[in-house]
Amino acid sequence: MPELYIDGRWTAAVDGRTREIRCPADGSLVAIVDEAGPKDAAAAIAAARDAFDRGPWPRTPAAERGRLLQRVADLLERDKSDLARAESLDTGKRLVESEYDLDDIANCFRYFGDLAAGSEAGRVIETGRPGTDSRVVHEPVGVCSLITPWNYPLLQTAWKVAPALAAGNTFVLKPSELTPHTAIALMRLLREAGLPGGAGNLLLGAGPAVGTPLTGDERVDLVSFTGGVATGRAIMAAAAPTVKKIALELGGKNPNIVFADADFETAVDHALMAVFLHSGQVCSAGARLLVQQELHDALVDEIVARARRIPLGGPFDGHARTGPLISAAHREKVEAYVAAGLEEGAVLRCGGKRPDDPALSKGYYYLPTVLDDCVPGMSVVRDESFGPVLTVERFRDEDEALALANDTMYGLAAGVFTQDAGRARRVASGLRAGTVWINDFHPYVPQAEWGGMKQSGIGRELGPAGLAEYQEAKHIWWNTSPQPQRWFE
Ligand code: TXE
Repeated sequence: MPELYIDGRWTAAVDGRTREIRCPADGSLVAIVDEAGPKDAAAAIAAARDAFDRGPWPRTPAAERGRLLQRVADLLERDKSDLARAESLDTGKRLVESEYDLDDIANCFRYFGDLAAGSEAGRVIETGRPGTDSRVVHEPVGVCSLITPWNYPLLQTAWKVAPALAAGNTFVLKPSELTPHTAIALMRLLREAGLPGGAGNLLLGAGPAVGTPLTGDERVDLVSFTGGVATGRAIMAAAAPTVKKIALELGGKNPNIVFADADFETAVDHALMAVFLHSGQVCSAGARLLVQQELHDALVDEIVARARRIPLGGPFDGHARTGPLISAAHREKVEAYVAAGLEEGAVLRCGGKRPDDPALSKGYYYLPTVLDDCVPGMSVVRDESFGPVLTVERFRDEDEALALANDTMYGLAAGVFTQDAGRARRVASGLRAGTVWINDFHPYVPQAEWGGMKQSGIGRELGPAGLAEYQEAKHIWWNTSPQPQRWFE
């Protein structure tokens, strides 16, 4: 069955092109899928435009839209094990992590389903003038291009598709060319749940060929993108001539600050989880450990000892705790960052190479790596390596910790470990990041906004603001006792 979904029909690419999808854990062929080009993109945009301008979805009552999203959540739960397996084959991620993601994905659809159901009334304004009826209502923005990356493919898709549909928009989705399968499955579920043809469209393919029309075409009203900062900048530029609404989540270089008074076991455990989860391919990874100098030796020795013991393996290896990187090219990029760090004076405490285990030789594995004695300005400290690489910097006091933490162009997330409640509050308020964790790292809930300050992005996903991204506010003023004003008499 062909895999592009345009105007309610499954279709192959116009020019017949396909792409091989390979599992990063061992390079095995997962499937060959259709690869869209500009002509397919034009057809998908036209379908979404027509569905918005004339189709039923934007005119469907909000409560009914909410019910459809709840049905999608039910279907995601029904198909959880198949979807988790597909996600793991595309990404190389451990099956158990894909299963956690699936729970979060269903919750995201439920959250926006509830929010949609309660969002129709609008706001009545007390104008202070008799004989007027003034209301602010929220309407969908229009046609949305939703462009997603490969690290949490279906999760990041859900964060966009669920609020876009809740608000009554139509969309064209383009998942990463590396990880298309759960997006294909989601389109099947949307169709099964009753989404009208044309309201949701799917293109598979490479960024420049398919992503470019999605970000420049004048029939598109909004672009929501999650990915790298360089692509984010290109998308802003492409969207500028037609002044599209844009929402960008562009990753981070997130500090994890550990004060000497932190609970030691908790700090060690979370520092490992912060950076090595999914081999560091997490936009909120705590890749920069900032440790108070008196705790440095004990903390780093323990982190290194435990990092050396982390078992690597493929998605279905029950013993593994983390998996491969997404591609050979991505692993080379991570290796280049580590090499540059060592050249610039960082000290290698563990990892820094591919594993020797021959059983892992076909996958894109890289050992959990700790680089000590790092300083600001090193490229491995400054840039998002997006791999299992922890850099360690020391600080003397709270002021220095905050200065180091904020010395970055990013501002997505940050963590602070301390048992001093006053310090926890002060540091949380001084950090320039969209999410701050105190004595924890990584948790999120769909009710709370997610997004970045500075060059980590524009706008927020999740929470009420995550729905508002996909809505236009409209003020309707009604003069209920019209009289001539005689201004020009
Ligand atoms: O991302 P791209 P890449 C970071 C991470 C990583 C780096 C590069 O540091 O090493 O980005 O990864 C589509 N117009 N993050 O190259 O290119 C592309 O097809 C429109 C952080 O994989 O940003 C895919 O669907 N779309 C991050 C999506 O953009 C274009 C998650 C993301 O790919 C396009 C992933 C174009 N011109 C990587 N070019 C996070 N924020 O979580 C590419 N795309």
